[in-house]
Amino acid sequence: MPFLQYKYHTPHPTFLLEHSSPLSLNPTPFSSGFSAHSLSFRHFTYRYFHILFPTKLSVEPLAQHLQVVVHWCLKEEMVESDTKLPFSMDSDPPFEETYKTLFENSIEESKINRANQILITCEECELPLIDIGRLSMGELEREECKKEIARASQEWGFFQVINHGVSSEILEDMRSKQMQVFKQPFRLKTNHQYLNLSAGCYRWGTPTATCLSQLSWSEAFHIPLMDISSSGGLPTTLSSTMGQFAATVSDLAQRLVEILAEEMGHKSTFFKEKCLPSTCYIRMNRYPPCPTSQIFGLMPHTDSDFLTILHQDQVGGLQLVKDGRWIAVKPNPEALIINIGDLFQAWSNGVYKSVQHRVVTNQKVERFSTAYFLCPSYDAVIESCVEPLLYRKFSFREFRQQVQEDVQKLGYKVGLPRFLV
Ligand SMILES: O=C(O)CCC(=O)C(=O)O
Repeated sequence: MPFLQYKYHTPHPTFLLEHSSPLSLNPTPFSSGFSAHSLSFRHFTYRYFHILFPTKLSVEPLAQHLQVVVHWCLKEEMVESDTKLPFSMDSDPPFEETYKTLFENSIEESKINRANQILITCEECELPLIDIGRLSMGELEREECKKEIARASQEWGFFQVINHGVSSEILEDMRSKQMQVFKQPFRLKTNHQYLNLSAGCYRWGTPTATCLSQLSWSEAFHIPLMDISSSGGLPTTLSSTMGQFAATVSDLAQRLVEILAEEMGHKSTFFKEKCLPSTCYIRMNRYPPCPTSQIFGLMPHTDSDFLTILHQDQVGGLQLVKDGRWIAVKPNPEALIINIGDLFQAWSNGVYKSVQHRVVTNQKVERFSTAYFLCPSYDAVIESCVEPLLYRKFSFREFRQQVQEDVQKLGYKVGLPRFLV
């Protein structure tokens, strides 16, 4: 019996007729004007559908009418789901082809993962929710609010803020532009002339991954604030929306770091002087649906900045470590998520916590998030005023170089422990 291979990642489907293979069959409903009702297929290699058909058919009508309700028939180690995939997926990065070897080795890995189930299962929680509208109220409310911000940064390293001053119009506009940007064909996104950004701004997957658990099933645009301005190359409407978003979240980030410094007894201009539009950036993230829960959307990591502001959609998937356990963050449509980065942990001598977080994938729906990273210039020296010092002083350049070296050599970031005195 011949079988047909549909390469669904190509914009124009190509079909290959081959001879029978020892695949098992699963009856599958086919939806549109196509007479071969007994078609069956199996999702076999990662990016191809192998479709077996018992009758003699010409390939042409198949090419025109084929619409498959995909039932993933994954190997027993993988998770089953009724995933409905659009047939034209050419906006998705080619994860399966590129990381084919990692998938082939994944059976062994999944056994290890099962042994570590405790890392994978986790409960959902509400992060501390802080109404920062109180910062513009009377002395009492203001002081109470500042204390809550400092406490959450010490105990959680993460919190949510409402009444943050970034309007829902800006957030919605930003999200809709972001979705349009990612909807474009993959090949276009990899061309840096697409948004007139510098090479390397579009990133996807994890080039250094040596096993599936090191692979991040996501794509992102890293956009330095400098490149957002109208004199940069971004299309005008995107530049205007991102410009508004960047301006309001930059203000918020500065207010928060100043409060956190003040709560430690420092009235500091350090952050204003060192964190400039040329050093801070925005990352637009997209997490495509992923056929298996074995893979992270974003690997566990801490952020290498002072502070991050995150706007996520309602899909969920962000998880963080609290008291040695992974917990899932319940999305709140009104809130922005704030987290402390490594540099602030070092600057505060470990008072404020930069905690591990990760994103888990969703098998059915894509997820979007936008992150703003408050970073200093490379020559900024990070040094705490609190004695005894936990970390030796280091420049941001040194920190970044060490992180990159570790990721190249080990496949993961070591981060602050490298700088302990
Ligand atoms: O998408 C998220 O929820 C988290 C994003 C994140 O951790 C990052 O961009 O570093």
